[in-house]
Amino acid sequence: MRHQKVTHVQKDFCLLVKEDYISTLNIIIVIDILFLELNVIIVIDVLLLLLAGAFSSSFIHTLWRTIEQAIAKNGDGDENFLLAFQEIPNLPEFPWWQVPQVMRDYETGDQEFESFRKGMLANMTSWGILYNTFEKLEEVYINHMKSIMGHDRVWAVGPLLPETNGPIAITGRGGWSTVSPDHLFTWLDEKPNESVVYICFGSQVELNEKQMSALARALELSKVNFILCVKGSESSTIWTIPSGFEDRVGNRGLIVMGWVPQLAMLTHRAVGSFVTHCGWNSTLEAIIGGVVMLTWPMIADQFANAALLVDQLGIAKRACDGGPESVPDSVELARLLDESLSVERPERVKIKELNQEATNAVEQGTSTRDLDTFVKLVSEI
Ligand SMILES: *[C@@H]1O[C@H](CO)[C@@H](O)[C@H](O)[C@H]1NC(C)=O
Ligand SMILES: *[C@@H]1O[C@H](CO)[C@@H](O)[C@H](O)[C@H]1NC(C)=O
Ligand SMILES: CC(=O)N[C@H]1CO[C@H](CO)[C@@H](O)[C@@H]1O
Repeated sequence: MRHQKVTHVQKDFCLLVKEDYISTLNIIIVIDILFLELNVIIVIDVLLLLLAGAFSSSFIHTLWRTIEQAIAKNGDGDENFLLAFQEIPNLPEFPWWQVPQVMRDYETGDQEFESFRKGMLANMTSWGILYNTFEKLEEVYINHMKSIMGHDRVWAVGPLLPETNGPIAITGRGGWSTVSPDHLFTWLDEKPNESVVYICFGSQVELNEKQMSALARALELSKVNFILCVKGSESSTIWTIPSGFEDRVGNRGLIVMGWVPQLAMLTHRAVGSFVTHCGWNSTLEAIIGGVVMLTWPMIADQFANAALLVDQLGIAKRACDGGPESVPDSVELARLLDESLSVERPERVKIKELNQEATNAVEQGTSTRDLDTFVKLVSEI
């Protein structure tokens, strides 16, 4: 067996995640590659590697289980109806509009819906689950998932991410971009420590024009250095940035359309905070970078992730939380941007601690232990 070196095994996981990622479900079925690497015969066919966190996973699972009751409770389909989750630790509450659309559209007896729901619930009868998270980040929810599953084969083996400074981080996941990585890093190298706000909404979401102009206004009002990453491709370059914005902010801001080496940027000493849509990858990358997060969730598990980061972990502040169309107040956002770089922020102190915990977890810590236990159990089957 070649699993003694955990870093090695984790790289294999990364490889696996890259190759078999099913984007719509955030679910991966672990197959041959990992087991061949480990020289173990595959005997488990339902093992899940979830790329979401354990908190959002608890939330989604409970929703699938109780969606009929939830709909009945919210008779009028009030968008602001607060859905309370009594069975989830810390009693989280979510307004109705944050419930994924597929569930809000549920109709009793609808065949398609029922079979999808059955499948999602059946996922929880799998032999085990590996979460891309770590114990210090989500311990109560990992334990909660164990109680849902009815056994202990729920492991937190993360953060599983590409190497920070290796070729994968810089170029491997690369794509079309208006600014080369070289230029990005030269620009960052000239900035003081933790003086730059990095703004990026992931690969799926795009700000509408109102949101972009509120954000641009906030950036102009603030004093921060910033890198603003905008979605785009060679074929579609719809420039939503207000005209004259680049000239007005001058060398204080860098605007990139297309792909950026996000993890390498978040771990750069000059980056101090991150305006994020709270996708789980971005969340983990922010923790690895030790940067304060300003949350701006839009869809799916992003609301649950934001709630975890702001309300429970205290490592983030809310930048905008009204949903996919909501527009932040520019003056308030400017204040948050300035404040997010202050060294005294309690969020900064806490994110630094959590950053250390993440490192500990994968360097002979809880994630190493969970991965070893998993490998041992698999090899005994
Ligand atoms: C999350 O990270 C994994 C591993 O690097 C990658 O394969 C996947 O595409 C990422 N997901 C998104 C939504 O970017
Ligand atoms: C900036 O950060 C780097 C890396 O963390 C550190 O070595 C250096 O001393 C810092 N510089 C200042 C002026 O604090
Ligand atoms: C491993 C497994 O059973 N995954 C299932 C989880 O739920 C979705 C939705 O029904 C299925 O498509 C997956 O196959």
